[in-house]
Amino acid sequence: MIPVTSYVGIGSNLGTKRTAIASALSYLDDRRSIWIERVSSLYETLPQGGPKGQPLYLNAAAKISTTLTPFDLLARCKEIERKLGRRPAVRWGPRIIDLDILLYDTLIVMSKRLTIPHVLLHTRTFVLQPLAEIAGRKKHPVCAQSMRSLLRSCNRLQYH
Ligand code: A4P
Ligand code: MG
Repeated sequence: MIPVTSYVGIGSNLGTKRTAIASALSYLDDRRSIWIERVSSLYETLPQGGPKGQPLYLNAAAKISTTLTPFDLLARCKEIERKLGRRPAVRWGPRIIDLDILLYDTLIVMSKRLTIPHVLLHTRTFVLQPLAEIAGRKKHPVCAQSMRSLLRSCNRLQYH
């Protein structure tokens, strides 16, 4: 398969967050089926949703090339989360590492196990900020707005 470009969102709000993110990136970059092309800065963000009193998150986004199908990429992300010690817990609860497939080329996937683009991508500054840094002009395949423009809309909503 010819490699396609995909974007992965990364979040951590437990343990040594920076180290967990660095380890996740190095596991992803296996150079057989996934190549990391670019990584955003790390952003410290307030937890959105989930139980009250959670620690702050570190969030980032990575541009990858991959020969994996979307479902195989999801399986790889889940495997890496497990390797780094993530255990099943409450939805949106604190986590050592979270890997979300944000975009996979211009593909739209809507299934029980996988939604691409990530279902809340366009509403979350903690996702859009790192993504706009490395893919500002990239268009959302459903609403056709660029990541930069979605981030601006999100910021506007938060200030009103
Ligand atoms: N799934 C469906 N689509 C995808 C996709 N595109 N990428 C399914 C990855 N997974 C996808 O995810 C639950 C299930 O979603 C998976 O089994 C997969 O089949 P999970 O990672 O096990 O659980 P979760 O992360 O608690 O749920 P979810 O719905 O993925 O939550 P989010 O959207 O990841 O949000 N606040 C800040 N500041 N920063 C954060 O990073 N993250 C969350 C979690 C909440 N608040 C946050 C942050
Ligand atoms: Mg997730």
